[in-house]
Amino acid sequence: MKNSNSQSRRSFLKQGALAAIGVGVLNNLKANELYTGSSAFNFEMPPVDGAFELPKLDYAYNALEPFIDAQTMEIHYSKHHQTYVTKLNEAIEKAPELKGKSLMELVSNINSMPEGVRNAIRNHGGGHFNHSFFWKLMSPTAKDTMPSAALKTAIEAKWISMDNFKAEFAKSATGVFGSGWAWLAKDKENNLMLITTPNQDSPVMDIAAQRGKPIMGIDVWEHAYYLKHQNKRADYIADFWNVIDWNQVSKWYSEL
Ligand code: MN3
Repeated sequence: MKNSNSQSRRSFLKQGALAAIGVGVLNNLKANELYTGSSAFNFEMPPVDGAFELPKLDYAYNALEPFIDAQTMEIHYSKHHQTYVTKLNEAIEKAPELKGKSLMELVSNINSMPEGVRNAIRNHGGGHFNHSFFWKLMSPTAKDTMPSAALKTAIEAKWISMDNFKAEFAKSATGVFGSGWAWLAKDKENNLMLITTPNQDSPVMDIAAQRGKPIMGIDVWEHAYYLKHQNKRADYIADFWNVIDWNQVSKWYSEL
């Protein structure tokens, strides 16, 4: 991989040149390139040997107690996430032309994936992407963090107050039918939006009904909360506010 700065510069120049000459495909190009090749996330690149690996967890399984229990963390990370990684690698073994592509290149181009592995990349690549994001989003020192001034301003501009935003986000997450995710995402103009996705789909996917860069999100699959909260998803969402690392959310908001 070349360094991402030169990549973004090339991408910027390419888009700038196309805009300057008014090429009609620009909108398609922008949609396809949304966040691909940017340095939006620090977990999107494959390791050098081309096989994806379970990313290191930055805290102990019990570090998010009492809000997320240790047993849930251990099973969620070491079993569920590991399975997504294993099955993603199995899919890539079947389509060797995908070897060396970054996780972002795979999940943001589901429509271009070979048909035989498309669903596997969508489900397991999506699972790997979403969970890598989720572990980074949470922190045992979350209570010492708060949204940056810029992010707070953007949230209040859209939802009037932080409390109102939290209520709207919770409503969105509670309303996901079955398994899926609720996200706070932004577009390239830094407009914020609430997005929900089914299963392991992500707003970075080309197939998503609504696209954007996620900066915060919650896994509302029952495996994420059932051991502690049983059927009470709303209680899990209420506890979740205590483990969000707003420094990380603010960083993702401030970056392209
Ligand atoms: Mn999960």
